[in-house]
Amino acid sequence: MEDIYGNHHDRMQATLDQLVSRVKMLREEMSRETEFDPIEHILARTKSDQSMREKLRRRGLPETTESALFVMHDALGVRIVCGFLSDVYEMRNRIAAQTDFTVVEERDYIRHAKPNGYRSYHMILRSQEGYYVEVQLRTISMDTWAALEHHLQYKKQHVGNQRLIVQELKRCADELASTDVSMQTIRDMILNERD
Ligand code: 0O2
Repeated sequence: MEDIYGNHHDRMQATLDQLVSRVKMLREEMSRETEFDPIEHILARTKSDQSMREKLRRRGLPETTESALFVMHDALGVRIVCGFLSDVYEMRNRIAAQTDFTVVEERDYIRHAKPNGYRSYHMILRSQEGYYVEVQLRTISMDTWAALEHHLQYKKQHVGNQRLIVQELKRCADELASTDVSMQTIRDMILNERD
């Protein structure tokens, strides 16, 4: 079977590299201005052939390069993990203001968390060449929760206490969200002290 991305791999990788370089420039800019590095880490990935095919099948879409690249918008993904809530929103504003990529969609799962407690700020960007990139911006706490929740894979198993698991995971997500607000307050106190 031919790879779902056909001969687009090099151009897709170039798009990811271009966006990551842009984010690194914004990171340096913000670090210079505040003396705080806003980013904990950045991760860039191309969705694997197998998970893209699975997603297309789930959506009832044909398994073609066209669907994978231009109907789906998450073949390319960049995850930006920030220290503080304000860094997430400041980075969002700076990404939206640059001109290499256009914002085509945004979802604020921080202000409007998913029912299971998932939080992140999602942006879909389009490059000048027409490739889409899903950007996920989140704090370290949000990233920890998402990684552990994903790791548990409880959705695929049929465990008897599913309701309790979902409820407990939601409680953890809410506790972490409250810690994010407290950490932000502490940082603001430190910054105000300096001014
Ligand atoms: P991967 O391996 O990260 O690429 P859908 O993708 O069908 O669920 P949609 O509308 O395309 O829905 O996107 P949505 O729900 O806005 O966000 C998609 C991505 O956000 C997911 O990608 C995850 O990375 C992340 N995400 C969303 N909800 C959750 C959640 O409840 N838990 C965790 N851990 N991550 C979540 P993929 O394609 O699922 O996987």
